[in-house]
Amino acid sequence: MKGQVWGYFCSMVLVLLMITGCLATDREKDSIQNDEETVQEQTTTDFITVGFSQVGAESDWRTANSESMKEAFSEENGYELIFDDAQQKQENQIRAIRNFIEQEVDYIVLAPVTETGWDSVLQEAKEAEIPVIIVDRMVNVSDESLYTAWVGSDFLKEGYVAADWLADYLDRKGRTDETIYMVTIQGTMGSSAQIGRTNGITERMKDHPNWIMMERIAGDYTEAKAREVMEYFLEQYSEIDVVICENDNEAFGAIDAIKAAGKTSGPNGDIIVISFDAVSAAFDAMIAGDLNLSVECNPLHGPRVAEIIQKLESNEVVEKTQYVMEDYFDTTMNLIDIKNNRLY
Ligand code: GYE
Repeated sequence: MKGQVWGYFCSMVLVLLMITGCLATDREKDSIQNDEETVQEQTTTDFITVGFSQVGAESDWRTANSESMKEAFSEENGYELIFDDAQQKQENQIRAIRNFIEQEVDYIVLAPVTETGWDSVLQEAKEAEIPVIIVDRMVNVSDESLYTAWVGSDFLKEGYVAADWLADYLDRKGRTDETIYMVTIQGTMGSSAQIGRTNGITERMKDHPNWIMMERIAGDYTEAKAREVMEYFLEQYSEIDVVICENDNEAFGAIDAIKAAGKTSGPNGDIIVISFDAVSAAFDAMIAGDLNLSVECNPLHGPRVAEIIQKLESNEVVEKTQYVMEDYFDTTMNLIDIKNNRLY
């Protein structure tokens, strides 16, 4: 009997010890968790949260642009970047913006795939009082107050530069009065870069009635699609003097198709190839003698957008529209030296 009582007593003590042990551990756990929460709260409140909806990864230009944004909006620089790749689809961009609003980010940065179709979602961002900065291509909205600022290139001017270069080049070759047969591989239809570049060239063509644009087809800014489009052009038209590619990657695809068809391009070739962006590989194509001209389009927008955000943080006024200064490069220049000094 005595032994039974003693055993009962011992197990009671054991149970009590276990309970207090558990309580202590739970309390400890709670306090660790609380500490973690405080640290997390402190760090997240210190960071500026930026939701960036990127078009996709269709070109070298886009890759350079994404890298520039990631570099500028790094944790070391005081940002928490939520990067969303929309794979060239507007519906994915709209979904991403709605997620950013739900996550209550401090700023939304949008590189819009096309110009139209943004009114409703930007209205939602405005109602949530989240400033929206547009980068690269533009948005076409009925109410300008739906975004705070835009930074990017003057795509219409890029079109003018390309056409003026061609006029000058043909002049130097003594071909000013010759009938010039042209085709265009366009970018993503409805994107500012496509609209501006196409319109710039179309406007300038009015001064050159002997330039015949036989056909324009979209290549979606990708090398693969452009190769297919160029193959079609080469089958369709026996005489092509100029192919305008609305970005460098399309030019790379077009050059491949020209070579596969047994023709040549570049300053000493059958077909003049003109493109836009001036990415590093375009310099290689010009140095190799395959590409004639690349009109510069600068993708390094990260620091520019960061500057806008820093100004907004300190309640400074920001310019609504900021164009980037740009140049052009052709095979008459010292391309190796120029290429070595470039960042993309
Ligand atoms: O030219 C092209 C990219 O919008 C300026 O998009 C940008 C264009 C650029 O895919 O390479």
